[in-house]
Amino acid sequence: MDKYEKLEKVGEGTYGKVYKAMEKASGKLVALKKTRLEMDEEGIPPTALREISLLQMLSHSLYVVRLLCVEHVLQSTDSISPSPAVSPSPKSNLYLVFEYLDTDLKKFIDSHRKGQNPRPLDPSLIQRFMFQLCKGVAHCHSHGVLHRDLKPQNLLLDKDKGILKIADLGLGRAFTVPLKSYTHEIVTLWYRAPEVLLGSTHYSTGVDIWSVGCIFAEMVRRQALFPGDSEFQQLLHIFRLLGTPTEHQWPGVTSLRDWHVYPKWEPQNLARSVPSLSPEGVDLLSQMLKYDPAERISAKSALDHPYFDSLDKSQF
Ligand code: PVB
Repeated sequence: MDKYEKLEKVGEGTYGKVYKAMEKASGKLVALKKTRLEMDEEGIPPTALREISLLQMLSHSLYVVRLLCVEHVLQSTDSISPSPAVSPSPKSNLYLVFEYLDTDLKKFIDSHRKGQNPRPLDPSLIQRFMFQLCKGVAHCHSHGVLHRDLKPQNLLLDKDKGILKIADLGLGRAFTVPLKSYTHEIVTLWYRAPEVLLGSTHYSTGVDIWSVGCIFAEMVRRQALFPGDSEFQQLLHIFRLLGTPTEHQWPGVTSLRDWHVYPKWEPQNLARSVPSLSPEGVDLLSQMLKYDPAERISAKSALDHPYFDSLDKSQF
């Protein structure tokens, strides 16, 4: 790790601490993601190996954060004395070296909501970000990878260039999303698709599209669309706006593992939740927030939606 000069800590992600650093040879900024490996005789855990190989595969897209290199650091045991009868497993850290981006979408939205200069996000910037987000998600899906935890904090921005990139692909294929992160930080449910909340285990690309829809609405509103604080409250938020789902709208919904009897709400007009969004934008949003995952628009088709007609796509 001598190649890098650690600067400040950026924060704690779901999987580990992130530091801003400089690569000494080039003077370039990088982000170091430090993951403590619980190593027994098994070596590097499969979850870590999975994240690395997925990232290496996917980070060729402009819209996925680029993994530059991986360093496995075993702490020296020289200073341990007296020698124990059984040698302890040495501390093992994995450093993932990424390109550095200067903020995330959560901070960016916050900065437009509060402070001395609250103002809406520029509609053309929302359109740019949405196009790049759909491109990045389409890229992941075309490689058979689900993100499963898309949220504003996982979307990194180059503010000056107006570039958005997807980060934190670590969950890609792990079995369950933890309720608490490794630091016991509460995991947000706001972007979670209803089929996941209802206990479906055979979910697909639609879970990411749902999250993209929630993020789209949040950029427009500068406020989360469905800010639930428990899985149950999360479902009620969704049902109150989109109506309680029926077997007619969503075949099979009442057979999902965690389905219960809920109050029967009528669907509200989605446009009223995103008052400043154009009719084309509302149409795209409504296609992302369909109850039946099979009816949700794909990331690839979203790129051809009329909402993007006014965007100069040649620059992407
Ligand atoms: N933040 C890879 N990576 C990054 N991961 C996070 C990054 C970053 N760049 C590459 N950049 C920043 C830089 C400054 C700020 C923020 Cl929020 C993000 C700021 O303070 O405005 N991860 C962070 C978490 C650690 C909070 C955002 O998800 C390692 C992917």
